[in-house]
Amino acid sequence: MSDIAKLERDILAAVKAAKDEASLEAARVAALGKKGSISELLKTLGAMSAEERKAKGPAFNSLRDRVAGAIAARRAELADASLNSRLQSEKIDVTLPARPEPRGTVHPVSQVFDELTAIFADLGFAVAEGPDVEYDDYNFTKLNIPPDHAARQMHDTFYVSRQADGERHVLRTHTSPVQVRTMLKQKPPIRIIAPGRTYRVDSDATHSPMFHQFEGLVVDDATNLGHLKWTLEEFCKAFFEVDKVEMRARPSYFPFTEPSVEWDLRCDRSGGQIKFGTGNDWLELAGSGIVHPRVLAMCGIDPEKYQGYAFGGGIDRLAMLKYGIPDIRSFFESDLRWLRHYGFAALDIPTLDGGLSR
Ligand code: 2U9
Repeated sequence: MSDIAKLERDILAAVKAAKDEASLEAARVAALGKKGSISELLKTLGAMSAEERKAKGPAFNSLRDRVAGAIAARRAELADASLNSRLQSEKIDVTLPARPEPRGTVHPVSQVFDELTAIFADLGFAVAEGPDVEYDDYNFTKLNIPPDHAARQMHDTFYVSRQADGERHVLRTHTSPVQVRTMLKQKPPIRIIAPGRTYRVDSDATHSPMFHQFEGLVVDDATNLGHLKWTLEEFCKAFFEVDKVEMRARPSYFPFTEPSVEWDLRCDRSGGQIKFGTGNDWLELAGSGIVHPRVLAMCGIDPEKYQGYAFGGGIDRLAMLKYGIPDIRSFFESDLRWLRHYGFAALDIPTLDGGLSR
């Protein structure tokens, strides 16, 4: 066997034996690299006579081409093998569900929270939040309920032991201190809702010591009871998913609003299920009023220049009404069977155009 034939056989054997890209590259460098065996062979052509070069040149060149071809073919084989092994190991069963069944559900209070937020956001309201443990000053005094005022008895308050700052703290009895905080740091126009947890010493089928409220506040240079009524009507239509509603106003008293108005909603309870917009019954919906000028002034807003309206209602109560839940205490018992029954699918986020609750 000639030296050339032996060289070719050895190189092709090394190429065939290469089990991966790295050993194939090593075989290529050994043959075709700058100092590779075939490159060295080609260099010898330079020292040959013209006659000899004519005889050996084509043989050397075709040897180089065969080797290069063998390397390319082996590279393609290795790439195929590697792809096949990835396809084997990364095989997916396309008949499986896209996501495992979600096991949790959205609590009705969270659902109503999200529905409320979506509706009021559509009406141009931002969401404001504040702490559950509040200054007595923000929960009462700045809302026109000074210490020892009789109106403090309207709220059965959980007092918190005195803090290092010497201020008296309470578990907020309403979300109104969130509006106080907003007015103290933001100039009008203000248009916010404050949904959140509130606390009062009270417990029966319709009262829980921890419950959820939403309140709204609008402060601008010309706000009136007409704007307030329209806002509540739009809210009710969207929330109860009906085309028309009828609201009835009753005079009321809250220390932080003057005048104060409570609103009832026309409904029909005759068919076992409550319907809104028709019927001869009335359902208590929300309290409201024009923000007391003294409250505006205590929160740093000039009552000569600005007016505001505010409203408030219970989130748990809205959830009970809309979803037919009879006892408020069941909301907070963490009973899995109850949650599975009344809970909402985790991926159905309420939107006005997509439907609030389905
Ligand atoms: C500021 C000024 C005024 C908020 C208001 C009510 C009327 C109201 C309760 C109804 C039942 C809540 O769930 S409930 O206990 N609320 O009737 N809330 S006006 O008025 C404010 C709030 C903050 C600075």
